[in-house]
Amino acid sequence: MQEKLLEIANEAERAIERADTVEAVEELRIRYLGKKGVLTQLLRGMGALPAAERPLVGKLANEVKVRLESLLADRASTLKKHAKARKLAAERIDVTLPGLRPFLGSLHPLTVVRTEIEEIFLGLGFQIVEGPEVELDYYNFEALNFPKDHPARDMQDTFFVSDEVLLRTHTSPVQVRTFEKTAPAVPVKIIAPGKVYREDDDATHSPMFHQVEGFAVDTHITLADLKGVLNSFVREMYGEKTRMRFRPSFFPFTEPSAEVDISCVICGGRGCRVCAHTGWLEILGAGMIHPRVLEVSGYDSEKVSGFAFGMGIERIAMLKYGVDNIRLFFDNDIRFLAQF
Ligand code: 2U9
Repeated sequence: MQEKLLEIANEAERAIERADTVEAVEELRIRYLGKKGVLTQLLRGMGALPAAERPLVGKLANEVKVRLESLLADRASTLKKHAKARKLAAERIDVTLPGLRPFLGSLHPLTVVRTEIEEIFLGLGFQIVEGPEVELDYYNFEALNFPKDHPARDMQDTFFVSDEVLLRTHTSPVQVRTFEKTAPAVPVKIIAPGKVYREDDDATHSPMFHQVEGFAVDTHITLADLKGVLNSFVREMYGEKTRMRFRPSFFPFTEPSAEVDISCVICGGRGCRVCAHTGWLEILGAGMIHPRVLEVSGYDSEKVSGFAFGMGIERIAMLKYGVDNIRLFFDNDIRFLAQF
């Protein structure tokens, strides 16, 4: 029996050494030490031994059992270590590899253009003022010399909330509110950027769009000041070579009024598809503030005068970037927005 025990022990030891997975080690444990295992079966036969031999065999059997348990545990632990090392080697992080570039957002093109416009006018000494998008008829029309039922109101199809409340059709109400606060003090030079609303919807018009309007009121303000300011703006925005021209127009709040064109940013004035072969692009409207508008808000039009201008940010951005449909600004298609 002792020989048999030693034979089993030898065989088991060699098998344990050869086992190359944790699962194989577990199988060997079951095979030798399990309830129906080889060693267990052998020990069951101990009863048949002479009583004198039993303690010695029992002791040896126990030693074999302890040794096998220890060998199994060592082998399993070694294999686990190897497996872990292999896994780590396979997954090793190369810290010298360039990192994954995170997706960086960018400013919306209208924000880019608005900021650029704001910076130009800040540089010319204007201040930025904002105001409500839901306005009173008084600030949007009445104070700007649009009497009720005047046909000039039809130029701006308006979203009314009630008889006296509406979505502003331009940012001019901000200027009227500024007049009310500052008049009769001068000088005052502000720009009013923001959202405006008109019932209009095609490739170049959106029911919500953005404007920047501005004005300067002081003693001795003339049309020459308006031309000087707009010329500086146009050159900074579109380049030193850009030319500018005024065409007579009409707005109820300015007199005289003008549409302002610049030489075509695409063809430089020679004529192309973008400028409809005229060489010119209309980019803003302007004029000298109507004396009645100054008076209504508390200025003495005999003592002070002012100029005002207004532009659509979308139009400026469309010309700057060559965008042919205004909806692209509002569709939120990342393929479009990522280009700015
Ligand atoms: C006050 C007095 C005068 C603002 C002005 C324009 C001319 C103008 C248009 C340009 C394109 C609107 O977005 S657009 O359709 N604007 O042509 N706006 S003068 O004049 C004012 C404003 C406020 C108190």
